[in-house]
Amino acid sequence: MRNFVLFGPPGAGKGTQSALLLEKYHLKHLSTGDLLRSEIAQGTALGLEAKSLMDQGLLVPDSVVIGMIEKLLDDHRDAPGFIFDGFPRTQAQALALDELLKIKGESIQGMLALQVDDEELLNRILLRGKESGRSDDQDPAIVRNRINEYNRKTAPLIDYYRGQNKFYPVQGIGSIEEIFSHLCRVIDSI
Ligand code: B4P
Repeated sequence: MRNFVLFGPPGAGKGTQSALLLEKYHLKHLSTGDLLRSEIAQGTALGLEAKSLMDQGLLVPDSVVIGMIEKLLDDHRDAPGFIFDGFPRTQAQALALDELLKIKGESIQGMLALQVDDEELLNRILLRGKESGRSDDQDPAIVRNRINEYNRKTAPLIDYYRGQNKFYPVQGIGSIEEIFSHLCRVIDSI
């Protein structure tokens, strides 16, 4: 099994690049952002709780997202590997993911970390907000909040994976095709 964490700040292109990677490497895509948006669209209790946090630019509680990933790993036992997109986002999530994979005799092979500066992130997200109407992409103050949440709670995971020799930084500015080919080069070298 090959398992990769696709990592980066909000708007770094994790969702965009995951779509290309899973087609090339035939891995299963697990995006906690997509899972939460699907709960919101279905109007579930979990979706309602998640929406109020996401609309403030805050992270959803660890227990909620860890539970979602646990269930999906169980549902897809035969997958040849996973691309984790937007997960883990906290130290507790990273520890839980390692534990869940260990039970299956598996591990993460690499954290592919897209590097994009804050100004570019803000522009991308606000543009997407205009085009898609996504409610957490509309207000610059809320987008900045998401970037702050990333810097406080998520960026420290770089040290977690670096400590395991699994940290691979990848330039996240440029055309989608250029970034995809950088990612493929890294994956093929691991
Ligand atoms: P996510 O759905 O993970 O979304 P994201 O971080 O905003 O975006 P991503 O990096 O995937 O960017 P994309 O490719 O779409 O999270 C949303 C929220 O859900 C979080 O704020 C949080 O509240 C909650 N959540 C999710 N997971 C959680 C977890 N594990 N724990 C707790 N809470 C969690 O790209 C963005 C835009 O840029 C797109 O419009 C795209 O077209 C454009 N773009 C992409 N590549 C480009 C390029 N190379 N050049 C120019 N534009 C580009």
